[in-house]
Amino acid sequence: MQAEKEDEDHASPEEFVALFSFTGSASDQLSFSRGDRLLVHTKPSSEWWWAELHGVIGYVPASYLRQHAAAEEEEEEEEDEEEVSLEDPWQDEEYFGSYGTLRLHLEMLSDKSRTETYRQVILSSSASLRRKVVMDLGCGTGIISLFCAQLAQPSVVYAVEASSMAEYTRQLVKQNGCEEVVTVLQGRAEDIELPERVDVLVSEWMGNCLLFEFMVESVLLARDRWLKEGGVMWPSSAALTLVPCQADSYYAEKMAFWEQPYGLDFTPLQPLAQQEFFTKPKFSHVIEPDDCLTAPCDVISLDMYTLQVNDLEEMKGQFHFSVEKSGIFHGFTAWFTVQFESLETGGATVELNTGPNSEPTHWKQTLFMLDRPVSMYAGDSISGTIVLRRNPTWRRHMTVTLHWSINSSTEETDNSQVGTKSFPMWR
Ligand code: 6LC
Repeated sequence: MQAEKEDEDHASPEEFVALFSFTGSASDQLSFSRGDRLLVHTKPSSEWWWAELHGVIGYVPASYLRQHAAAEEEEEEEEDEEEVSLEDPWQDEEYFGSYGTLRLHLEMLSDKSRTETYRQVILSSSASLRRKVVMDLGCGTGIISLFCAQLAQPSVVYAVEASSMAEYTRQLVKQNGCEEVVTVLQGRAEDIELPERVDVLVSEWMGNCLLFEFMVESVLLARDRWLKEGGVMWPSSAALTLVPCQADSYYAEKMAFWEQPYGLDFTPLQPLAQQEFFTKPKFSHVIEPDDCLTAPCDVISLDMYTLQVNDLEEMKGQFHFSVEKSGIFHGFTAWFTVQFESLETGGATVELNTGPNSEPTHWKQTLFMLDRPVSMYAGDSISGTIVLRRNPTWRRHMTVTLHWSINSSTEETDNSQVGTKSFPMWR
């Protein structure tokens, strides 16, 4: 049921057009179809707006809408650059700005598991890398390019970096005596020109929940433009993994807390707490193997040779989990793995696994909290789907939607139910 239209006059609602269809998952959310024109009355938060469609009013996800009047003006005023001050949907200034400082590079380089995996990949294919042409996309401080030059004998490594770090990377290459092999090119991979195609395209493009940041798009475009026929992609494949889990201490810290602080009942704040702490996923969550209620399941697999940029708009996966031991189902935890095929004939694949049973990485894991915990018992099962929907406006962001149904194994402990929840990351 949707909320009735309010009588009161609102100060000139703005007209928006739906870029995608949306099905409301709560009674106060509006459902709409792509192309629908909605009147936005108020914008209570950056994610959820209060809007009207066919006389019905409810919440709508802001990222699904595009301003109607603005869209027309934009076309009319194409010539008049001063009038059009649209924000960059890639937020490149902010994105590359952050990679121009050391903080993130220090975090990535300090991640031994990540960095050693790339070193291992190069080392185990070193003989075959001889006289090969390599592109290192988003080289940062140049660590992967330097490993290539140090551990193998490629004819050239094109180290491409868009941020201002590239100036330092050039110095590091020289300082380490690799300037004969490594050529640093400062610019976006989409814009740079190379004198030749490459045999190997290596990149460390993975973000939280694998796809966040969508740097993978740059890698796919570079593949289609610069990779030789039969060339190699590193990583060669990737997968997103999911598991239903307990998150006792996080739940206690953010939700159970309100039950009895200083002996008082603060539970009226719990709906607010849910909205504030459980609407978005928790990045950098660390899950203990013991908190997994079932064995994990790969829900999305990417083949880096055949994946297309368009496929990234909506990625769907399915899961079926069999509960092995009793516990509280607080949410789902996600992480990823990537695989690197060997260049050597018969060589073994190298894998980087960011899950709870492997060495910790700077990605940690991503936690999606349910609104209400559910008691689970051995023998129960959880099945459902996951959809990663790329934000139509903010191209580095996405929304993760989970649908699940719990099948109870016994009548005494019947916890059967279905649920659905969408998590914006971040917009
Ligand atoms: C690693 C990102 C690095 O790749 C960072 O230095 C960034 O400036 C660079 N980068 C990202 N996209 C491009 C592009 N299209 N062209 C050139 N350089 C790029 C991200 N790694 C993790 N999130 N782990």
